[in-house]
Order: sequence, then C-alpha cells, then structure tokens
Amino acid sequence: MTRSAPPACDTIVAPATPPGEGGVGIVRLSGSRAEALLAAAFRGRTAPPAMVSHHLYHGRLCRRDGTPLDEVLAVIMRAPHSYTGEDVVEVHCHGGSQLLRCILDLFLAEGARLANPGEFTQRAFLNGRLDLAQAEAVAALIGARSEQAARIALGQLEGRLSQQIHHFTTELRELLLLLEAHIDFPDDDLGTLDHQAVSTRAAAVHAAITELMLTFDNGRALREGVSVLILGRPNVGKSSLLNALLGEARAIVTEIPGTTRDTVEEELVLDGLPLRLIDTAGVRDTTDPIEQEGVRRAREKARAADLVLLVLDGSQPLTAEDRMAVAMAPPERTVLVRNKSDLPAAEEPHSHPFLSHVAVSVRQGTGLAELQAAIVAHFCGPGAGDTVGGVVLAERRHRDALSGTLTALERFRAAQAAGEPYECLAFELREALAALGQITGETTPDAILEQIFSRFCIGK
Ligand SMILES: Nc1nc2c(ncn2[C@@H]2O[C@H](COP(=O)(O)OP(=O)(O)OP(=O)(O)O)[C@@H](O)[C@H]2O)c(=O)[nH]1
Ligand SMILES: [Mg+2]
Repeated sequence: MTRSAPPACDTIVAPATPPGEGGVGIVRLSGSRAEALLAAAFRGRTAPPAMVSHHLYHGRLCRRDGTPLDEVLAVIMRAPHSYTGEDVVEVHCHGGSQLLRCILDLFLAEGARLANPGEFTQRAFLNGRLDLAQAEAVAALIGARSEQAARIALGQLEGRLSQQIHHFTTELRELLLLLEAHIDFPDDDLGTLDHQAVSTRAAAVHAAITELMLTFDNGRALREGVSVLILGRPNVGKSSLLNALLGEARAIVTEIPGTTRDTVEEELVLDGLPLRLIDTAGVRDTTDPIEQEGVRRAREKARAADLVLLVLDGSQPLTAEDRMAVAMAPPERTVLVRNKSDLPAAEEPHSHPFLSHVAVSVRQGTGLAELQAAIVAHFCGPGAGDTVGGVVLAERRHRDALSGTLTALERFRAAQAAGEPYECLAFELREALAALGQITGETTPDAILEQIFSRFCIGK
C-alpha cells in the first residue's frame, strides 16, 4: 500500500507543556509558515529570518498592534532537521494558562491551525523521521510509570524493535524474491529451487519471532502495570497487608471480621513494576447484602487479576471460609501468604498447588521483602524477563502483528510440505511481510494510524 504524501504542510500550533502554572510554557509550531508566523510576532535583536537553526533567541512576543504579550526565548529548527521533518518553531514563554492561550490565539489569528492530538508525531511519521513503532514509543515514554517501562520505550524509540522487524523483513523479502524469480523465469538457468534452504531460513525467522513474543508478558506488565488482588477470609490481615505494602494506612484495619466491605485499590511501583494493589472484602457466607456484594466482587476480581495473594492466618487451623477463598484463587496465578507468623503456628504448611508460599508477619514487618520479591519474580523473573537482543515487546498491537506473521509462516511451511505451486508459497510470504509491515507502519491501515495518534496528547 502506498501512503498518501504528507498534506501540503499547513502550519499547526499547540502548547507543548501541560496546562496549569509552571516556570516555562512552550508553544510549538510546525509547517511551512512556522518561521513567518514567528516573524510576525517576534521583536528582538535578531529577526527570525536571520536566526541560526537550533539556537535560542531572546525577545518579546507582540500582537500586530505592538501590544507586548510576554518576554520569550524562541528557537527555529529548520527542515529537515526537526522533530517533524518540517520547519518547527518553539516559543518558550512564562508558564501560565492565560498567557499560553493568548500566544496560541496570536498564532491562530495569523493563520496557524490548532494541532490534533499526536499530530506533530504523526507528521514525523509521515515524513519518515520515525517509523510507527518508534512513534508509538514516544507515547509510551511519556506515559511510562516506571524506570523499566521508560527504558523499554526508549529502546523502542531508538529503533531496537524496528531493527529486529527490519531483519525479519529483509530475510522474508529475499525468500520472496527467490520464489518470484522461479515463478517468472521457470525455464531459465536458475536451477531448481533449494527447498531445504528456503524452509530452513523461514523456520529461523519463525523461531526468532516466537522468541521475541515470549518477552511480551513481561513487557506488557512493565508497560501497562499489573493487578494484584489480596484475597482471604475475614480478619486474616488483608487490609493490614495492603497498608504494609503501600507504606501507608490506606484501608481500615480492625479486629472485627468483616471490616472491609468493598474493594480498595491503590497504585504502587515495586522494583520498577507498576501494580494496582486491590484489597477485598473477607470471603465468607454472610446474610449482609453489602458484604455479599463485596464477596461477589472479590470473586469476580480474583478471576481477572494478574496475580492473587491468598492470605491465611497461620496461627489458626484452616476454616471452611479459608477453603472458600482457596477455591476462588487460580493456582497458577496465586501466591500463598501465611500471615501472623509472630503467633504460634497452628499447623505446618502442607503441600499446596500454588506458585509459591511466603510466611509473613505484617505486625512485625517480617517476610514482606520475600513477598515483594515473589510478586516481582512472577512478572519479571528469569524466563519472564528475558529480552531478545535488548528488545522487549510491550505493545499488544505488535504482538498481534507478529502472531499474524507466524500464522502466515506456518501456512507457508504447510504449503511447501504439500508441494503446492510457488505462487501459493509466495502468497503466504507476502502475507507474513504485510503483517510485519503493520508494526513499522508500512502496511498499517489509515484508520489504525488515526487511532494510534489520537491517543497522544495535544502538542506531541
Ligand atoms: N498478630 C498479628 N495480628 C495481625 C497481623 N496482621 C494483621 N493482624 C491483626 O488482624 C486483625 C485483622 O486485620 P485486617 O487487616 O483488618 O484483616 P482483614 O483480612 O482485612 O479483615 P476483613 O477486612 O474483615 O476481611 C487486626 O486486628 C490486625 O491488627 C499479624 O501479622 N500478626
Ligand atoms: Mg480488610
């Protein structure tokens, strides 16, 4: 698919800094008239046409009638060496909402158009400054909730993922060319197609993509954050555990069973892993309709949670209510927490089907570090945290595109094994390539592009 050429570069404007008061506010322009628009409003020792690209100049910004708006620093970044690849102007003014609005209005009155969300980055993409995976990394970097997430996004912005995709694409294109040569010139001196070599190379790409896809769970966890649900019968110390992990008295703790009746959610970053910690109402059979609803919610959330912390009171024998809670916990996503280890243990922990088992005393603060390590290990541990050549897949869209590539490669392998005509093999390779192209944006439908860029903030 050929992408439509960039629109005849109308000049867009938007605040690049968030709304509210701040030390500086930045208004950004991009397009062929960016410099002219600055020239119309800037009064300083150096007039915009004489400004050296990428240098800051001090001056005043004035309305047409000469009314000064603010003292500013202005910079022109001339095409093509700018973020968008077009002439970009940034005006650094004092950071006040009203002031920014006046400056924006000034440029709008001079003929600029208010930028759509993500339009600067969209232009960078359309002008070939970034591919789509890199453009998406810009949004991911801005939205990163932990250092690791930011690191993954930066790697993607710097083109690490794109390089991998490029490598797969080159490999498959070469195979496609080989096939097409045999289709177009069957009687030439090309010799017979070396099927073994072709299938080995296709299988190598398949294996590398499969390996890359294994990084997705970790990447998604770091990018989007994970949900960790605290589950158990009343009074085992669930809310106490929530508070201890948060380091603040967020939920009410009392010795009365049934204290928590609704779910309580808080965000927390553990070792760079952003997580949403959810405390729930104690699981028990109850006639209280409010508590019943709380228990229903706990059950529902246990199904959806990425990880469950199943809390038991280690000083008490297992009760029927404990068993209810155990039945609600998905074993492959549950860490067993035996709380109250400061009290004499009721019985030794017996074998259990859960991921791991940690003894803690929230009261004394013991075992919490082990529990935190167990949580992080589940999402980022060995095997889960592997990167492929420093690349971690973090975007569902990329995962889906890669799985499309794998499916096409599997059909390719089957067609080859069945001795189908070269045309059929070539078709599957083209499908595989089209799926890969969705990641970098070469084959991404316009509607999807719109959707991706609309998720950006204004001014980016
Ligand atoms: N000895 C001891 N007591 C604890 C520990 N952790 C919590 N408790 C006590 O256990 C009682 C119940 O604690 P909560 O955190 O309210 O228990 P919960 O599981 O949230 O209870 P519900 O909200 O009723 O379901 C309180 O009196 C806590 O002080 C612990 O490690 N050791
Ligand atoms: Mg509670």
